[in-house]
Amino acid sequence: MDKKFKPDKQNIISFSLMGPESGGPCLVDSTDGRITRIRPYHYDKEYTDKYCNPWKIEARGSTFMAPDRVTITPFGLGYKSRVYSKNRVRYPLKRVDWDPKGERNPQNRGKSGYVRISWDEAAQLVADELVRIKETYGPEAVLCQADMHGEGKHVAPSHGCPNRLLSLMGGYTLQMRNMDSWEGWFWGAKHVWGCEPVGEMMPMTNLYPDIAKNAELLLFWGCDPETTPLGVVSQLPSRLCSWFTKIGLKSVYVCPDLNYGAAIHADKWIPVLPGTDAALQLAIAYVWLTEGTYEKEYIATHAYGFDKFEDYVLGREDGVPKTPAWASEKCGVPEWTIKALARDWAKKTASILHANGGGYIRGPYATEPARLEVMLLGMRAVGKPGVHQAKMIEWNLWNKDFPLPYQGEFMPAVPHIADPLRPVEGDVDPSINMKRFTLTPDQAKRAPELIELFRQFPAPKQFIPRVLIHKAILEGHAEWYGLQCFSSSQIPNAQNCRQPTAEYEFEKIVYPREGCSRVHMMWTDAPCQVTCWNDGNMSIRAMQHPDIECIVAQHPWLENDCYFADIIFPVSTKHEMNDLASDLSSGAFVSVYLEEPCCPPVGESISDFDVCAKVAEKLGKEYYDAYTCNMSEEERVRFFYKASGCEERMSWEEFRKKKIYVVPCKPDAQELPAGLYEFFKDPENNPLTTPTGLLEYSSTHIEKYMPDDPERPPVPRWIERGETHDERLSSPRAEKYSLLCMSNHGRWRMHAQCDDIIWNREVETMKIRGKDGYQYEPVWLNTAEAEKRGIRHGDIVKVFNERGTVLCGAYVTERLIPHTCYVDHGARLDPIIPGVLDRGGCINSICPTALTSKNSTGMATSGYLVEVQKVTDEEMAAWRRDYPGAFARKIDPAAGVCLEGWLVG
Ligand SMILES: Nc1nc2c(c(=O)[nH]1)N[C@H]1C(S)=C(S)[C@@H](COP(=O)(O)OP(=O)(O)OC[C@H]3O[C@@H](n4cnc5c(=O)[nH]c(N)nc54)[C@H](O)[C@@H]3O)O[C@H]1N2
Ligand SMILES: Nc1nc2c(c(=O)[nH]1)N[C@H]1C(S)=C(S)[C@@H](COP(=O)(O)OP(=O)(O)OC[C@H]3O[C@@H](n4cnc5c(=O)[nH]c(N)nc54)[C@H](O)[C@@H]3O)O[C@H]1N2
Ligand SMILES: [Mo]
Repeated sequence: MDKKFKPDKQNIISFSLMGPESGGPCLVDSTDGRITRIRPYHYDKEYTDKYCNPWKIEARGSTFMAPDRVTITPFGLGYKSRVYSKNRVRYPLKRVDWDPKGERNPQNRGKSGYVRISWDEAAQLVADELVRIKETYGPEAVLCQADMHGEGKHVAPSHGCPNRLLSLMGGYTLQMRNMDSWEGWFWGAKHVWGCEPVGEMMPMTNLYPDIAKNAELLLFWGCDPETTPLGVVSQLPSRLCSWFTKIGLKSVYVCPDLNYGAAIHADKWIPVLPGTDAALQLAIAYVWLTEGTYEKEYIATHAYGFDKFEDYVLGREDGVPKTPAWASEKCGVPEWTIKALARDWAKKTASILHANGGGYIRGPYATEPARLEVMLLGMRAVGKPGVHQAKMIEWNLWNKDFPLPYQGEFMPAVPHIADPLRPVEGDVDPSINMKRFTLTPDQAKRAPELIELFRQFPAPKQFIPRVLIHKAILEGHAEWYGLQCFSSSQIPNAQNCRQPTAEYEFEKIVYPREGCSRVHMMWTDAPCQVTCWNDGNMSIRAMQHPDIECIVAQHPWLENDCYFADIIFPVSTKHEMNDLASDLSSGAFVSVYLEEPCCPPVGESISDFDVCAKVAEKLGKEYYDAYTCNMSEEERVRFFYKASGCEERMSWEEFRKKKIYVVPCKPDAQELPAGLYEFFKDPENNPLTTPTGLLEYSSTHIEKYMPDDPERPPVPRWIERGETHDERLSSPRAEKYSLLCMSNHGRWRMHAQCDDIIWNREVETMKIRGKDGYQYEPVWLNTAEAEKRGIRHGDIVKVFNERGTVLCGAYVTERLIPHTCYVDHGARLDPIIPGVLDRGGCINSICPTALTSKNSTGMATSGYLVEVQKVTDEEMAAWRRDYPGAFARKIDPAAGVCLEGWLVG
């Protein structure tokens, strides 16, 4: 056979971009040290059928089975172009006009280019800065931004290695994730049904078999099962939705856009204006209350405070009955549609499906719709067979239980060294967190070699939620409620760790902490603050602030926050490394598999773990030894396998040969009760984790701690406008900014990841090539809105508000309702005027600064006012004339912004 068609190497590599534990395996071919092809991994049927007891769901005369190959996603398939991307950081870089011994020019961050330096020089510069900053201000002057998603790596994790080194140096200020993804559930729904840790329905055990057998109606509310499962699990939810239709379940989609899932699975699409679901939900409750069509007996025994909720809905409290006519004006759904939905739902056994909830729970005042959803489910007797809130992603991250009938005979537990610290509250099963974050006693017993590597460091004394980093730097002060450090490998005994309970949501925390310095240096291994967080333009101003003397980034790709760094370290992708992966969520089987390099490291890149080892080396031998424990990458893989528990089932020798261990399913998995069934059956003996143990229609915690918060009162409500947000079409601001901008998760990206996959960039819903040849990020506009503005499909347009302007390509469509526009988050920044005008389509540069609400420390990144206008030729010419540097940067015609564009000389 021709050599071209016979790879000299085949490796199994995870396609996870979520971090450890979540990646299905794919098969990667390489020839002559280059990756040539990536395909789905096929399970060996002989092996799986015989030993692994594949799961199946049987319902209504039909069977849904575990697929025998991984349903790989477009990211996994296209990852070759990510490894060899034009914007890979190939060697260490230094900003050309940053001189630690002279002028630092912070104001030029985002404008000036970079020069290549040696590894030796780069590591020395950073080590010297760390020592100097620590001596001048104290260890907390270094902010460590090392959290969030990323390539699924275990032995050299994508995030958290700098934390480990900084801990060894005596501490740092921790950047802490807010509960991004779950804002409304965490700050709102939890006060109705507990459901720790994040406020979504827990447990999730066996939901899908139960729904298949008992539900009649599926409400996909802010859910796109053809999009967001791709970033986390696989394409299995797509198949599941098709099967639901096949066995006769009706699918109704409630969302502003006819999203990809709605387009192929919906029996009915009910478009709603972004961020207005609370009005729709209140009107549904109104119909049920006035027509007497809710589960009254269940409410009598399972609910607290229902009378107060009733008073508000019927208008006894504020004189405004929340009728369908009242709601229709606010949410844009016709009155008769609201009634029809309410009546149909009252007749049928229905479940609500989400990925995470979308802009519906990630916008201004998102606590309210999240709480109302749980209350509506309560009025339908949640926990009853077929009545659930079910998730289409993250099947096993927070829960030991699968919504599919998958219960492994045992749960493999691959440790991972570093720790993207995140706050988690609630009654979390400690074993889950231990498994995620530290070496459990079991793992330590199996692999004592790892104990020193997992040595526990004292907690950082100071932290700042990720939504407040920019404010904290610019104003030198920040305060917030409720986010707490959660115990982890590095901070188990810390004084600022809390036993998680919802009460901590009501505690105030201040930056800087007494005795701690403000931040003067930033080290990031997750450089996407501008394109994934709130008010990216404000983040840019923070990074240009003179207080910040040094910014270090370590990253495989030159993009986003990297342009503001003074030193950039090149990092390898997982295709260039040894690792041990675990797939706990892609759905077919649970497995642990061996990953080996598919190609040599690109340029001078090394793993995240080794980047910090290089700096440790410059700090002195004791740091290097303590940081690395003198263990090689291969040794770590070996001992992690030992720790995982799989070795008791498959020897290391056999594993090295087979490269994968698939965990068998428990035969009786489907006998476990589904969802909240036990609470439904007997609430007294199976209480929820709320203070009363009941569904709280008026929150006893909020009644006790913050009864007067108008933005999150004890009983949820419709908030037209408040102190925190003024983002409604009824606002005077809407005279200037007349469109509600929805900002979803991209089908073709995983947040900031994968904006450079050239195959996907050819799809028009990923990039639109403007007449100047540049590939712009699409902004969806309804035909009527486009016509009003003289905009045609493909035109270069500007999307703007008080916070700045972003250039996009117009995507004119009937798949989005009028009065709205839609841009996904995560496109790479390509600043024309940093902090003011961006060509890359980084929509978060103009999203709200403010939190979810006054006392809810979440992000509000979707459902806010903007205007869209066509960019005239004169305007573009003026920008080209006034900002020649920005337009002179090289842009790759297929891949967009690239390394070469930022190099000097
Ligand atoms: N407008 C809008 N904004 C949103 C949302 C929304 O709905 N709308 N959703 C929010 C949500 S839910 C989330 S979770 C956040 C997501 O935000 P993040 O999880 O922070 O985003 P990612 O881009 O997935 O990953 C973080 C960074 O890690 C980098 N990375 C990946 N692999 C590696 C590696 O191996 N090493 C190193 N050093 N770096 C690596 C990525 O390139 C990226 O820069 O976005 C939020 N932002
Ligand atoms: N491909 C891909 N997959 C991903 C990610 C990614 O970036 N890309 N990110 C991962 C992460 S970290 C998370 S948290 C999840 C997020 O998963 P989700 O929260 O489900 O994702 P979104 O895209 O924000 O929203 C889903 C849908 O909500 C609808 N929607 C938006 N605003 C509103 C509204 O105001 N009301 C109603 N009723 N509907 C609305 C839109 O139709 C949208 O398609 O996805 C994960 N999976
Ligand atoms: Mo998320």
